[in-house]
Amino acid sequence: MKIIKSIFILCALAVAFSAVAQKRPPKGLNYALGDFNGDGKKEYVYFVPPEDADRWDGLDDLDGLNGVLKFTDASIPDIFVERCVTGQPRNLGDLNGDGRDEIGIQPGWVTSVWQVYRVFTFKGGKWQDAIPSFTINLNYGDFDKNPPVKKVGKGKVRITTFAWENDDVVKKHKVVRVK
Ligand SMILES: [Ca+2]
Ligand SMILES: [Ca+2]
Repeated sequence: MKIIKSIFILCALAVAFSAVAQKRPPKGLNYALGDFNGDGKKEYVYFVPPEDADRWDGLDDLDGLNGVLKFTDASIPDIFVERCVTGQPRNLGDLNGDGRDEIGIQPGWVTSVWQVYRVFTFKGGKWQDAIPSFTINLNYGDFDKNPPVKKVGKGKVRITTFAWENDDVVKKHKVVRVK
């Protein structure tokens, strides 16, 4: 009797677990967890690189090297990321206070240490840039690990950006409003 009771409890636990288990992103892809559409449920966002990502230096034309951010909640539309062979999506938290987490990504490109950083927000049923994209320089930090975007107040972020000035790379901080 005791064994039957144990089996019953185990089955009940298994059912309960499967009901709350998250759908996982495909193995080997970079991902982040968050509530990106604001429905109160967390989902994963994951980066799917272009097919030719590993053999880009043999290509005549790099225009086809675009990545896609997909979601484990299939009702959320993909984000097409232009000129991007690698990418680690980051949950930057809810930057504009609308109940949805924003996504940051540095679209890894192949030809320069100068790159852009982008922040996406889900608004009106579609993806938009939450702030204008800005330039970073990969010699000055690992921006996948430490996103150059920090929340500093309601609807405002401080970004770290880089530029050429007088033959030197200069680092600048700027406070910008989030859409
Ligand atoms: Ca959600
Ligand atoms: Ca938000």
